[in-house]
Amino acid sequence: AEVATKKEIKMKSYNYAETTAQQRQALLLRPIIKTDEILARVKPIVEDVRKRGDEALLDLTARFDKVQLKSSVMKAPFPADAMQLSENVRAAIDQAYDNIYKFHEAQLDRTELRVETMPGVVCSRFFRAIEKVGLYVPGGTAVLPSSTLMLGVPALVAGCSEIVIATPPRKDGTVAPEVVYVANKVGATTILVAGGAQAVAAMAYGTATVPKVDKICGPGNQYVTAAKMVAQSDSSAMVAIDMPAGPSELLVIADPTCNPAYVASDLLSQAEHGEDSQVVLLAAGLSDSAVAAIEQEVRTQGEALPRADIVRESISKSYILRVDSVAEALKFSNQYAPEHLILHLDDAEQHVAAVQNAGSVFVGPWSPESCGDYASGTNHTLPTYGYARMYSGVNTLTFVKHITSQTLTKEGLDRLGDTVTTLAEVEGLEAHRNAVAIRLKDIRRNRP
Ligand code: HSO
Ligand code: ZN
Repeated sequence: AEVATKKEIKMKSYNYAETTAQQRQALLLRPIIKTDEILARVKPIVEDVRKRGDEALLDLTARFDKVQLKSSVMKAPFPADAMQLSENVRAAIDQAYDNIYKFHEAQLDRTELRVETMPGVVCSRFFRAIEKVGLYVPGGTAVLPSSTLMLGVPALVAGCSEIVIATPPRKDGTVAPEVVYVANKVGATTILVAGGAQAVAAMAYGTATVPKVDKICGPGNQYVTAAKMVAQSDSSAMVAIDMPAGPSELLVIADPTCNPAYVASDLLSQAEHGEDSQVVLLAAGLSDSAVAAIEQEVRTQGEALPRADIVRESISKSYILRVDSVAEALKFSNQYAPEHLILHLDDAEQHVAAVQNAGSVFVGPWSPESCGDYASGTNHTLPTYGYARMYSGVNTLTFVKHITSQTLTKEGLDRLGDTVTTLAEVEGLEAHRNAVAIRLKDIRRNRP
């Protein structure tokens, strides 16, 4: 009887040509996040940690995670028995680490930028690591050693001197050995065994045992995101965050050359993250039978999943949109700005040039999102909610800042000086003008 009441794993379906302007607009939207309500709940938690530090952390962990810890931190060197792994899991993490390291190492251009804008006027730019960073690794329904890699490796490559990894405790109060193993590999100094807004607050303000960090990165639920926003807007915390985050999403563009089983498997891989995950399929010139084949695959593969109940919810909120051409699909996708974009297209590579807004692109039938989620080398901490329009995903530059510098010679100042004094005069800033004029006088003193 129970089976009969379960709803079908089925996406909504639209034909773009038949939609109204209003519907088209609605298809681009994500579910509304009730920020005010969440903020009201998060603020007292942040405040409590700011005031009572470690004690508040322990209380809040007891309340929300139902574990009474003796201490909320593990300090490096982490005990070997806290990172015991089976041989094949260790090898898999090591392989993923190597690929992620290689790709993120290549993102750091170590050469200093030096430009002589005029003879004798040299401007340069160099980078320095952000010294102390806090990396939030969600707990919840899945253990996420992959998120630890995606945040920890770029921080290590950038050269951050203090890496704090926050993650909620498991039911028995411990941290998953996979997470500890990665924390050790990336040289983390502290594991903060706490989650939610309380973990973010501890890293933003510091406590007796948790170092105060300069930047907090990483995905998390709505409470974590809200706490990051609260901390960022409090000037007394003096902390930066990576980007706003919402539920995970995937948009697939498929043409008639696609393999329906592969397309369905990709949609489901993202749909299993949570009931609020968003997946979209743009069917570009697909026949009715091709669309039906994908729907059938979504149903049968979906029913067979251990997380079928999550998928039932997320898939029912997701949709298939039939469009006439790949060009039309790409236009829609650019408006939607998906976190992940998979191109199940003939000669998929040729279409990448038309991608304007997306967090990360997976090109062709042999590039499932799962590879980017775990091990190919790209980062999986990506902008959601349409923020791919203006944000990049986490990358090595997330953990550095650039400093500029300049050196002028006497001749250089002689050449540039009058431009500066003129502009200072326009702004009515006499001291600025004088700082140049006083030198120009000396330089030009004995000149005819
Ligand atoms: N797709 C997720 C990342 C992830 N997948 C972690 C598996 N583990 C958000 O981009
Ligand atoms: Zn994933």
